[in-house]
Amino acid sequence: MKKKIIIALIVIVGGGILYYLLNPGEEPEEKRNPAVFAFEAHLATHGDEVAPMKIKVVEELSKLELFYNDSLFHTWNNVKGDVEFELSAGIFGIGTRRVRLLSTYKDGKTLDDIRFVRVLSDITPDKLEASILKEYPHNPQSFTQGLEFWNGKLYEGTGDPSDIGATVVTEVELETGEHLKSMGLSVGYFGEGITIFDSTLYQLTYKKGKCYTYSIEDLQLKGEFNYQGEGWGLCNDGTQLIMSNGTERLSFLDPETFTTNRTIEVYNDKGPIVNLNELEFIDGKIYANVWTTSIVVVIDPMSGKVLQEIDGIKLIREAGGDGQSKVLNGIAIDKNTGKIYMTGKYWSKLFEVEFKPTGPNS
Ligand SMILES: [Ca+2]
Repeated sequence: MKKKIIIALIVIVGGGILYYLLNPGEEPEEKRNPAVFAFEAHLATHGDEVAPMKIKVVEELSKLELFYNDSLFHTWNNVKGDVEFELSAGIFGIGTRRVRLLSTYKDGKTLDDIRFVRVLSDITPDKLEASILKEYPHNPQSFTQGLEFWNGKLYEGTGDPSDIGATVVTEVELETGEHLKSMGLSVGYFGEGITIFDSTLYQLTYKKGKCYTYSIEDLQLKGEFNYQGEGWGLCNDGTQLIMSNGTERLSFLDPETFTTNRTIEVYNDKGPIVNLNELEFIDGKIYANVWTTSIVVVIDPMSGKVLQEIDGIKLIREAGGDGQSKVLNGIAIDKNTGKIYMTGKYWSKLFEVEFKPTGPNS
């Protein structure tokens, strides 16, 4: 890890010199600040490591305070020179964390320096692959956005990339792929993830900021919630809804009010996993397929750490899918049987799958 920090520091210092040479008339901004971190934004470290850090102090200060993730981490009084300290970066968990230096001059005036530390997971995910146990027909007109079982029945939500009113929630007969009953949204409402909680089916929309609810018995529209940002995937853990929005962030929501209780950032040991899409909650873990890839990540819901990475490339090949519109985007477990199913956008097949270890980390 020290090597990574040294490399990062070399890049930062080198960049600073280059900036000064290219802009000789401009004073680098940090010179005006009496105390600054000796690293730039997005210093990366792992959650299990202690990162040595340095603060450059160019003026005498009556007080210097360090905040990590908005909590006071350390205070130095009557500071006259550079300060070194060690940061146990993992104390606030993985993700992008804010570090702030607050300098207090002798006359009481203050100035701050804010940077970000990116704390990576200390777990190298096990590698697995999805293999096919059985295949079923799937409607190739369905732009799959969500897949979930409720009391042994399969439900699917679709999107509408051609803007023709193809957004539906539907009960699907597993054996035939037939749509038993459906409810659609108007043109312009692009359906996204679905989940079923307490006999209510929730359906996100991509950019409208609306989540629609339906009675599971007849799929009649019941109500709606509003939210900020994009809607991608949805699942639930039996008490809260879990929602993705195309970033590395997952939100845990109150099913009654759709308000956010907490969020996690999803990271492996290399960095954040963005484009988290369709979700499924299986045996206490969140499964999320990563848009534009064949990978499904298995996430610890408390920490956001990726525990396993499942490659679904065999399914994509078998489904005849290629290009972005044919990506894997449906994961569902039938809790009555423990069987797991996967499909994708415009796939003609839906697979019962199992996950087998591959690779050196298995
Ligand atoms: Ca699902």
